[in-house]
Amino acid sequence: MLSLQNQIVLITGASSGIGAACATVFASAGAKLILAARRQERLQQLANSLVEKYHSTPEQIHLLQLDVRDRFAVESAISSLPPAWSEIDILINNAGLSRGLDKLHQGEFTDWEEMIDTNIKGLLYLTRYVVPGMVSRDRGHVINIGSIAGYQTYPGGNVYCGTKAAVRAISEGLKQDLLGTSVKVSSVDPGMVETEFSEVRFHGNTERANQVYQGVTPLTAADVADVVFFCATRPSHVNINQVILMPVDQASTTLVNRRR
Ligand code: NDP
Ligand code: 8X3
Repeated sequence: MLSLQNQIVLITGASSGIGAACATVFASAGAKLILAARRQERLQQLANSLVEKYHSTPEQIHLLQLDVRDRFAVESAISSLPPAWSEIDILINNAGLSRGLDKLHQGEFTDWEEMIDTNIKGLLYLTRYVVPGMVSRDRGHVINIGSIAGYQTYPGGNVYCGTKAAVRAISEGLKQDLLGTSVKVSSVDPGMVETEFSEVRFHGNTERANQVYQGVTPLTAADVADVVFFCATRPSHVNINQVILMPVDQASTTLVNRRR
């Protein structure tokens, strides 16, 4: 198992859910963390809890208030990292969201744009600005958080599923383009995970969000972070290309076992 001690790990979307859980598991292994998201106060709370829990020091956590949709902000954030933080070992492209569950012909343009700009273009920007350094050092690992939605479309999922299918293709393409270097690429693709995801999808409608998980034992963010950690700690000659993980209660995007 590769040691993560003092490895520099950049996690996008670290203010909540899977990203925050990744921060926790990587902090517990002694990694240095760059935590990125728009909600700076949430990042600060997470950093405080990691300092308390794992005795991480301020030298081990660097916060980046960043909207991944803004290409120039991404470029500036990466190019102006202090020297001690600039050699990123692991990039976890996790920031993402769904908006709405409308039929395609009734969909909201702003929802589509937010999903495409975050899930596809944001992921591409981070990759474009971070991976050249990995290539020149001939070491590094990009871990993209895809989804079962990238393999199976469901009614109303149209554009969100399209963005995750794009993530799947981009991960495959990046792996091909990095052949001949030591840089690894993995895609971790979960089914239902209980996070703020559904609340964001339904624009803050908590009641509707709760219905998604009713009668089901979904994955937790920590379950997904475990798999990300597994991918990141394989021996240097091993690349985990794709992992699909689902709750026992879920067989496909639409086939879910709900207890009454
Ligand atoms: P959460 O809503 O809990 O977390 C999403 C994270 O993404 C937040 O930290 C949010 O931070 C960040 N984010 C959203 N937009 C931006 C942006 N423009 N710039 C920077 N950060 C942004 O959901 P999850 O943890 O569930 O989602 C994480 C990833 O997992 C997503 O890519 C999602 O598609 C994927 N996924 C989720 C599943 C689920 O069932 N929950 C299943 C399969 C995949 P902030 O708002 O502070 O910017
Ligand atoms: C999130 C899982 O099935 O809600 O990617 O799209 S799903």
